Amino acid sequence: MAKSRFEYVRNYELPDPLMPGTFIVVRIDGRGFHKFSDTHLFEKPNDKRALDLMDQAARTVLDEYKDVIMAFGESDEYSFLLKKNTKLYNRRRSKISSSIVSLFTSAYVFHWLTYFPDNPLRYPPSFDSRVVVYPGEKEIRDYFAWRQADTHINNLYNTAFWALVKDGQSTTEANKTLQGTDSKDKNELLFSKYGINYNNLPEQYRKGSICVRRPATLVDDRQPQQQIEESITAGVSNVSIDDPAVGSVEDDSVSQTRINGVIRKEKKIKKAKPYEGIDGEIVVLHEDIIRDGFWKERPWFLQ
Ligand code: DGT
Ligand code: MG
Ligand code: MG
Ligand code: MG
Ligand code: MG
Repeated sequence: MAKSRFEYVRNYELPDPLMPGTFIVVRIDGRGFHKFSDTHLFEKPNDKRALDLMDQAARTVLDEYKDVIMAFGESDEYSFLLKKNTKLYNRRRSKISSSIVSLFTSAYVFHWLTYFPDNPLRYPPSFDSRVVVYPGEKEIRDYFAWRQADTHINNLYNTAFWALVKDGQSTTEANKTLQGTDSKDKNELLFSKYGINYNNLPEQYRKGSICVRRPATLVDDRQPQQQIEESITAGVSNVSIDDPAVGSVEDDSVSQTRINGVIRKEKKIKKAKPYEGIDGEIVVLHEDIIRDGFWKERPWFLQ
């Protein structure tokens, strides 16, 4: 097909690939949510409805983009981790960034009334988005640790701040009261003055939200006979002749294989890794992401 004389403008579109073999993190953040949260009468310091809505929008992203392995959210922000070798949009930075923030935003608006039935949107919210690539596991773990530490620091401060304000201090006074205090001081203030045990506040507020897929596809719940039949169909693998499953089969195709002196069977059929499991239900956790355990339980995240 002949090209039009206008077509040369295409050459101004420059490629923006992200380095291969690196971890991609997309972080979105509500634009002007200081004002947005005031206008929409969010409860202070935490509005559970608002946080749940953020979690819902993040789930929508995980639902749609299977290469997003997990996400972490707090306040008006969410970070999405893509698997190391993702080929999503040929790793084009602006396509990845814009598609994720766009879906997140529309999901946020789409689900608004579910979470704020008595509080219609007064104007359209928007989110910004940035992409950062990280070279390895350490940086990824430190990235999420940084966000969760931020959640804790901000939440402790905001809890103390709003307790003082609700107690009659002006915002300026409350700021001043908290100046130079450390975590221990704030915990102490909350407990002695307001009877609040910080550690008993909801984990969602203190630790943020983690969206992950439940590794449903790791559970092989087929009947043994069915597994064996599928093994035979699947063909190749390395189950030994001593394998009790193999021994118990009374099937022509199996005996034939034996006579030929080659036992070839597929033991692990269709056992997708969890992040590949499209049926893996998405769950929202509020737990410690800084500790080793979180990552050790999910080694496939960092592979
Ligand atoms: P930006 O991101 O530079 O456009 O500006 P903001 O205003 O979005 O600032 P940011 O993202 O640093 O801080 C988030 C704001 O959102 C902060 O003012 C508090 C507000 N916010 C987030 N979650 C809640 C909530 O659950 N309750 C209330 N009352 N406010 C919240
Ligand atoms: Mg900001
Ligand atoms: Mg913001
Ligand atoms: Mg923010
Ligand atoms: Mg198009």
